[in-house]
Amino acid sequence: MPATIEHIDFHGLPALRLATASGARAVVALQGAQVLSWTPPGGVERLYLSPRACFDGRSPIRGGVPVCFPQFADLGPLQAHGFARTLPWAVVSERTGSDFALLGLGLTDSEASRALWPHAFRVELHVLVEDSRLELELEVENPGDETLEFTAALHTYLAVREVEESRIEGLHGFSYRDKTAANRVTRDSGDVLVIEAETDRVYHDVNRPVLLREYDRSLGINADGFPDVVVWNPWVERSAAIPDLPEGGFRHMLCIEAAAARQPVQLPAGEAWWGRQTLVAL
Ligand code: TA6
Repeated sequence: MPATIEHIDFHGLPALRLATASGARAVVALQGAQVLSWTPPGGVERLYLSPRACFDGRSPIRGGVPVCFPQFADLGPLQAHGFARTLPWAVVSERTGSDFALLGLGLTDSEASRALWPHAFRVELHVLVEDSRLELELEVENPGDETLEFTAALHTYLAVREVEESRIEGLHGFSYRDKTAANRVTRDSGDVLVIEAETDRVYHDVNRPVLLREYDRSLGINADGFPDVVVWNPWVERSAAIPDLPEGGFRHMLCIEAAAARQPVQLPAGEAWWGRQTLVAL
C-alpha cells in the first residue's frame, strides 16, 4: 500500500492523517497546524496528548506539537506562545512517495492577527513522516517592508513511560535560563538530565542532537535553525494548576522543544527564515 494523506475528523476538529507503507502514522490538526499523534512503525505513540485536552477549536490543545509563533512563552506582549497555535491553518501541499508522506500547512496575516500583531507574515509548517522519522519544518516569510521580529518554538510534548526514569543526554556544558529559579542562567554540568522536580529551562545555542533514553527505547532529537532547546515538565504542584492535564499526567509527558527564544529572530523585508526539529525513534 502506498503512503496516504487522508482528511479526517479528530475529536470534532478537521485534521489530516499521514500514513506510510511501513506503518508510520501521524495526525495533524488544522487548528494551529498541531501534530497530535505520531506513531513510528511498530505502532507505539511517541507524542503525549492529554486525555483532558480541549478540542473546542479555540483553546490551545494540551499535547502533541503546538507551534508557538510569533512569541515564545511570555517573552512579549501577546498571549503566551503567540496566536498561531489557536488559528486555523490551510493545507498548502500534500505529497506522498513510495514510503513518505509530506504535508504543508500555511498561515498568513489576517485582520484578526493584525489586530494583535500589526505585521504581514506568511508561515508554513511542513510535516514529513518517513520510516521512524518525524520532521517538522517551520518557515517564516516576511512579505512586508519592515524587519519582522519574532520568537518561535515547536513545543513538542513527548510521551514517556515514567518521566523520572527518562534520561536526557547531550545538554552537558550548555548554559540555560532556569524559569524555576528566577531566570538565573546556569551551566549544565551533569552527564545526563533526570527530571525529578519542576523543570522549565531554555538551553542556549545547542549545536548537537539530544538523546532521550528510556529503559526500553530511545528518541533522537535534532534541531536545525532553532538555536535553543527548551525542557519542560510541570511536576506535581504546577500541574495541579493546569486544568487540562489529568492527575499524574505530568509523569507521562516531557517537553523537549526546538526554540528561537533567547534572541528574537530579525527577519529583513522580503526574506525567509526556517527552523526544523527531527525526531527519530530508536
Ligand atoms: O515551553 C515551556 C513553557 O513556556 C512553560 O513555561 C509552561 O508555561 C509551558 O510552556 C506551557 O505553556 P502553556 O501556555 O501551553 O500552558
